[in-house]
Amino acid sequence: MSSSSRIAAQTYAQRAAKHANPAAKALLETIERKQSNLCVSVDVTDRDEFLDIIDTVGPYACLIKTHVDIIEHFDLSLIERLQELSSAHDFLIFEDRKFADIGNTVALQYSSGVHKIASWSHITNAHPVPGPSIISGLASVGKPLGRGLLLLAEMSTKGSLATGSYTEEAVNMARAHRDFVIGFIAQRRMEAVGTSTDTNNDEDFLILSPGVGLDSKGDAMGQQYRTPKEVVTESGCDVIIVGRGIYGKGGNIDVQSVQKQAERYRNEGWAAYQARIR
Ligand code: S5P
Repeated sequence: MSSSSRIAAQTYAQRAAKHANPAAKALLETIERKQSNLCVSVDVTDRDEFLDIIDTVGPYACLIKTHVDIIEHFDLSLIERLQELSSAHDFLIFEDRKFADIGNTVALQYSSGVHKIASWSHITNAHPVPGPSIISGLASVGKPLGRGLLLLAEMSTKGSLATGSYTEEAVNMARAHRDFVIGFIAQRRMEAVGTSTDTNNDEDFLILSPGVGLDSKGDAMGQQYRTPKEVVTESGCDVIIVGRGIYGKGGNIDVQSVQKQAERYRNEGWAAYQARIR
């Protein structure tokens, strides 16, 4: 099983102490400090609901994942509020932008426009489909700010094309840019994938895994769910990404139930990690 890998056997604290990228280091430290490997994905369109959910789940999460382009009436005051919540509840921010264009274009999309993602999002992600130039484009903006990038090496959806040699090449691309690429959106550990260049035994990619649910196996649009135990203990992933499993359908959220679910996923994710390093 891949979770027997060198990295999967280490604690988050041990990995934080050695990680050179500031965003990865901060995430690992936050995970350890809060004893939470839970990233909550907040995919709602209403500003107030977005902030209410984050205020409720913030204490249980190491990371809040956003899709800011789905929020109605977006302006930068929303980001100011998000940053206040990030400080108050001690979590990092991950804008799930899934960049996928040429280097020059993604650099502009990352730095500019309505959202100015690089100015506030500690972590973002990109599809490896354009090749290594997408990493250099994003790094030209994000590296000076101490940001980190995740590559989508695999996806959680039925029929995903991100498999086999595509996944291998994604991992090889990341290996050539370890100062900025901090890991992968994937369903399992990636140490054994592609061509290893880890001559100093210091490669440490974070694996953030979406498609996590305790009460459902999927949705009607191709999403597939696994449990925290399958994701963290059995597949060796580092962070569980949970959205609707915590806040349901959205629209008039029940704060108590959202809080209860966030606590439940946090506990399950942490227990699954403890079982892995034992
Ligand atoms: O392969 C993927 C990659 C991502 S980033 N599958 C995913 O589901 N995601 C994202 O994770 C997706 O965009 C959504 O924001 C979240 C999963 O939400 P849930 O409500 O199904 O838990």
